[in-house]
Order: sequence, then structure tokens, then C-alpha cells
Amino acid sequence: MKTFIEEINAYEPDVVALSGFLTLAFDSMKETIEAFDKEGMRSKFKIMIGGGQIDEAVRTYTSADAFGINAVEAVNLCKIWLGVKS
Ligand code: B12
Repeated sequence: MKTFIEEINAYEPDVVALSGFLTLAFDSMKETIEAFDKEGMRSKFKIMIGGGQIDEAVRTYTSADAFGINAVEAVNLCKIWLGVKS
């Protein structure tokens, strides 16, 4: 979590993507996003999540902005968020 916050402060990304393959990852994704909130940085970037076990219910649970099922969707979400998709 600390590493995420340090790297986000260093790189100031438009999008942060979290990948989780185990159901165990749901809680750490939620806690990571809550930590962004506590740091006052949550509104500075969009958050997408993905991985085999991730669906809309997990997106709601973690408060991510979106989830994607594969790398193509990840790129499409970035294009929409950055306004480069027609
Ligand atoms: C390889 C693998 C491992 C390897 C991992 C090697 C490594 N260094 O990464 C090893 C052998 C270490 C492993 C260990 C374990 N594994 Co394992 N593993 C897998 C396996 C076979 C493939 C996962 C993988 O890498 N896929 C390749 C990626 C590229 O494909 P993908 O997951 O489909 O990802 C795509 C999408 O999900 C999406 N996506 C992924 N991330 C993101 C992110 C964003 C933002 C977006 C938009 C999209 C996106 O895009 C990708 C490309 O299309 C899966 C089964 C499966 N078929 O998924 C089980 C699986 C993930 N493992 C599982 C389990 C249980 C474990 C262990 C707990 C087993 C144990 N008892 O020790 C440990 C946990 C280790 C740990 N601490 O994390 C379970 C998880 C079940 C669950 N409910 O949580 C699975 C689902 C197998 C199963 N059916 O039971 N595992």
C-alpha cells in the first residue's frame, strides 16, 4: 500500500490498475483504495481492477471505477477515461 502511494506521488498517473487473481485479493484491493482516500489522492486518477475472480460485485465492494476482463478492455477503459476514444 505504501509503495502504491509513493509511486503514485512520484509518477502522478491518470489511471491506476490493480490485478488480483485470488479471492483473497478483494480485501487488499478495497484497503488499497481506502488508503488512497485517506491520503486525499482518490480523485486524482481513475482506478480499474481485473483478474480471473473479478466481476461487478467485486468492483462495487472495492469502490474501483471499473473492472475489465482482459488487456484489451484495460486499454479501452484508458482510452475512454483519457478522452482518446471516438
Ligand atoms: C499460474 C497460476 C499460479 C502460479 C502463479 C505464478 C506467478 N508467478 O504468477 C502459482 C503456481 C504460484 C500459483 C499459486 C497459487 N494459486 Co494459482 N493459479 C494460476 C493460474 C493457473 C493462472 C493465473 C495466471 O497467471 N493467468 C494468466 C493471466 C494473464 O490470465 P488471467 O488470469 O486470465 O488474466 C486476464 C484477465 O483476468 C485480465 N486481467 C488480469 N488482471 C487484470 C487487471 C486489470 C486492471 C484488467 C482490466 C484486466 C486484468 O486480463 C488478463 C489477460 O486477458 C490460475 C487459474 C487460471 N486459469 O486463471 C490459478 C489460480 C489463480 N490459483 C489459485 C490458487 C488457489 C492458488 C494458491 C492459493 C494455491 C495454494 N493453495 O497455494 C496459490 C497462491 C499463491 C499466491 N500467494 O498468490 C486459484 C484462485 C482461486 C480463488 N478463488 O482465489 C486459481 C483461480 C486456480 C483455481 N481454479 O483454483 N498459481
